[in-house]
Amino acid sequence: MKTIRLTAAQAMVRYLAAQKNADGESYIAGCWAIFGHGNVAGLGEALYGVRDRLPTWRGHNEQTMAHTAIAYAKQLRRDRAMMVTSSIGPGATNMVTACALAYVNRLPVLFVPGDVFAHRGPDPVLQQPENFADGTVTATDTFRPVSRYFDRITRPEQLMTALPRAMRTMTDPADCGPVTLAFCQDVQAEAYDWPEAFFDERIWHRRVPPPDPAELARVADLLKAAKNPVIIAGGGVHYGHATEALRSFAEAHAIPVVETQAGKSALPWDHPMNLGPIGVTGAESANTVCGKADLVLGVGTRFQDFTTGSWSLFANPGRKLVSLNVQAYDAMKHGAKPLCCDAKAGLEALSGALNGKTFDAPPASLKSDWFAKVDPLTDAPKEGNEKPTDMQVVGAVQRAAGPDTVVMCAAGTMPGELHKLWKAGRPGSYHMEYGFSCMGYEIAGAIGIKLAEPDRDVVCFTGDGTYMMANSELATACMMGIRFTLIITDNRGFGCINRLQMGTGGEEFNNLLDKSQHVNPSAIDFVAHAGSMGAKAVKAGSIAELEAHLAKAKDHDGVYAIVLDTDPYPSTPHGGSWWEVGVPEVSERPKVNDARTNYETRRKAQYKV
Ligand SMILES: Cc1ncc(C[n+]2csc(CCOP(=O)(O)OP(=O)(O)O)c2C)c(N)n1
Ligand SMILES: [Mg+2]
Repeated sequence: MKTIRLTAAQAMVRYLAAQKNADGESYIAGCWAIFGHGNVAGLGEALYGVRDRLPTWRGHNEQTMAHTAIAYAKQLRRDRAMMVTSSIGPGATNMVTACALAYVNRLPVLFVPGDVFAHRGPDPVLQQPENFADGTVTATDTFRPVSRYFDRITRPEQLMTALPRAMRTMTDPADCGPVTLAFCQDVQAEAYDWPEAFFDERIWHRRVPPPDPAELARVADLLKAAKNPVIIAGGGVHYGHATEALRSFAEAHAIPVVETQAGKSALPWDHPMNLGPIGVTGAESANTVCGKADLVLGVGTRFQDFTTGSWSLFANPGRKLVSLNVQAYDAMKHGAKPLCCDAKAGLEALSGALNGKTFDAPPASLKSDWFAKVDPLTDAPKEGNEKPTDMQVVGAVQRAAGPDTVVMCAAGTMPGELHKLWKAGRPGSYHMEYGFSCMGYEIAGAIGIKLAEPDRDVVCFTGDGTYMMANSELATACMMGIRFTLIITDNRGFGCINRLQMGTGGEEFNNLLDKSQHVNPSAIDFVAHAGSMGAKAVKAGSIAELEAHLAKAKDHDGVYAIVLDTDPYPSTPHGGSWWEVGVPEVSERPKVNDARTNYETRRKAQYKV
């Protein structure tokens, strides 16, 4: 057997550089790294050696650089991923939130935090949390509950099993999620004689599991017996490369489609079978259809509470639930009849089994009525209103965008407004991280999207709260020459949570800056801040000024940051559904008692399985 002598870190990166996707591209597109004592000497030296094949980029914060990696994988529908590495202590635990984000959203990332010395010589090494009762516990144990596959590399040759398992996990459509390979720092630097064959190029094909014939027959029978079914399109429609199959299926059988946050843009907004967004942030058109449906066919959805309105939607008595999902965990949720297979294969097979059956499509007026209500909210104000609403901001961006423009966001007011109001064009033109809804995904995520699809314009929406939580990758974007438009809506605080607080009977408290404990009123200069990191940063005093800047942003070679003061109180008053948030059972405040009474009534109407 021919062998080659390499350190474990050198072997890891050499192996990763040889892994390809079905299009012949490197599956691991590159590595985000912040070095410390736990990875600079071992992995750092190894990454330098492969920088022509597996580039390394430097982030400013471990969590957010991992967000970039996650957005990249999401935008490429999981066809490629990135590696992220940190040192052994705070750098590692900084990445745990991002790892959880990838875990919730079922997205592939390879986390390689450094770890303590396997030989324990210098114990306790700098940054080592010492567990008095368990010698095997280290900081990287915090990744275990949020990793789809976790391993700690304490001997070089373990990589020969760990790395293929890592690749298997990231490329498996059902199990897909983040992998953590905690890499002991002495082991990174240790040499081993590796079989050369370990580094042979390998192609990882996306598995396409077909439906089980009996399961298909059962679901087809249910669907044939239905009168007015509806399809919920989730993120799995994108990840399963099934947007075309969904369109054909919906057209062939005249079944309306509603879209989750992750599913949005599966069909263009103006497709006659696209009834719009579903759920808490949904359109009346979609939620009305769901309320009347006697069969709900979820395709690639996790049935998260924002989708189901905490199960207040789908209230039709006797309504059946079918879940077409590649992951059995999702296919069997909430009493659903499963069709556990690939989304595209499942839709095609189900279409065949339906044998040309068509249903009565809902009236077109449902959609036109919805747009008649909400379109005016997005129009520019007739005369310059001082503080625009978020709806007007969405409208201005929409008027400047093309069908290929990618709008992205994760937390705050905008995910709801965009889900309701944004008219998405081509698949992938709407990128919302709403599994974890993690403040601070936005700016870093925009970099990942742009790296994934350099030819598409990217508009990143961030509130002032999210911007303050994580903005430092803006400097990375500027340094790397990444182009996107950044809209910072400054409503002086956590506007959406303030509205939620009021909606649950609470007093405005600790959300808006002016309603929080302060001696000096907060006065953050977002233009100066973003400008200091290298962005072209401007203030738009009105929607008209925003439109003028959006036009200029198109020709700007870099990040164009537009700051607007917005009104924290209004949001789209139409559409939506109930969302369960625990309201106090006992309070001295009458408003809370009223909210509790309403809560209890809603809970009684909630569908429970
Ligand atoms: C990391 C993280 N912390 C807290 C939250 C809860 N949260 C959701 S939105 C939000 C406020 C967002 O404020 P901002 O970005 O200014 O948006 P706005 O609603 O004001 O438009 C908070 C605190 C979260 N989603 N993520
Ligand atoms: Mg805000």
